[in-house]
Amino acid sequence: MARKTNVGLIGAAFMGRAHSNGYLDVGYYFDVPQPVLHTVCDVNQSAAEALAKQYGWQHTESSWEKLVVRDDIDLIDICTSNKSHMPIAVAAAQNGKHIICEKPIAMSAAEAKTMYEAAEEAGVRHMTAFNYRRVPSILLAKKMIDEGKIGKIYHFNAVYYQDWLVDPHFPFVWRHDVKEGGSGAHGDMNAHTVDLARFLVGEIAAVCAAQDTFIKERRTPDGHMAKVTVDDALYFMAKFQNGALGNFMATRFAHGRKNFLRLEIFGSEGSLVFNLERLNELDYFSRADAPDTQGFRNIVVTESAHPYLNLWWPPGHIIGWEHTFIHEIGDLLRAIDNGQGVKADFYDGYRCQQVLDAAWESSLNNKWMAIPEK
Ligand code: SOE
Repeated sequence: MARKTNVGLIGAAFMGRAHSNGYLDVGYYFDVPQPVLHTVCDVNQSAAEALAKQYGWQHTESSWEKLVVRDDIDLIDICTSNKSHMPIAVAAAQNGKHIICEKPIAMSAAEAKTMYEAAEEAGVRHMTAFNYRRVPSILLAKKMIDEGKIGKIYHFNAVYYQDWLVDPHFPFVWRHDVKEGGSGAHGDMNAHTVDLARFLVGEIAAVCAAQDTFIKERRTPDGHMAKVTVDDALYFMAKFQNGALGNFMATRFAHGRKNFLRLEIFGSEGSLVFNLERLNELDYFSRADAPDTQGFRNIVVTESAHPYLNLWWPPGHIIGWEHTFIHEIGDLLRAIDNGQGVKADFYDGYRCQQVLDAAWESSLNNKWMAIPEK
């Protein structure tokens, strides 16, 4: 086995914590060398120090430019605001580092393509952190779709609801600034559902969208009012290359919905329903069942035969949101160790970004937008 992977994590906020927990736990469950939590970097040095203290990072740094050139770092983990993803990833690739980058991968498809090409040229492993691909019940859904259990897919309906912005007093943060984030609920939440759509159903051919910003100004932590320049909600219709029709809704104005990502997939032979807030379950309806006992069956996805679950607990002993990061990091470390590619990679980040860009443009211009075929 190769030497242990020395990790340099950039961005010490929420995602930085989720990834730190992944690095700490992964070696206990995956057959990969335990990674070294080498350096955590944040422009806010005290945030880096706090994360280092909490999770045991060995060193702190406040300049990503200094971190990406260090010889003792093998993997760069990008958990910063979206604006800095591209420059960090390109510099990391040019310095021969493996890279994992949070979603949305970039501010635009052009940036995402630059990242993909830089990583490919450098021959490093690259991953876009679409952690919901690593929920066991999503992988079971994928297997069932691939086996033809629900037949030809007619509809892919995805809603992603949160409610943390419905409070008009919630302060202005980087996520409200189009220059930092590229978009609001759209890039943050539709990035996940677009990736799941590509993963489960196939490529999207065209989209037609609408967006709104319900609260136009918010107070900054230093007390002045700032204009919100991103969407609070963005909805779109989609046509898939294989003929399926799609619906995507992302909003942070859904009272009572905290992190509610629901997929409903309807095919010629049956249906599948998934809800992230009950991520250990998958609902399945089969047309082949006898009419008098037909109905949705609820599959508790905790058997050791289910994806990843041989790594965890006996049947019925459920896993949670943080496990998806452990799965993601485990698969990435294995790929680094054996020199093979790992999905979702920067190509997937790029293809997802093409759909996000097209939906954004459609919402501004009120017209259907085609997605490039490749
Ligand atoms: C905030 O909307 C957020 O943390 C996203 O950025 C994550 O990707 C999602 O998993 C949960 O919600």
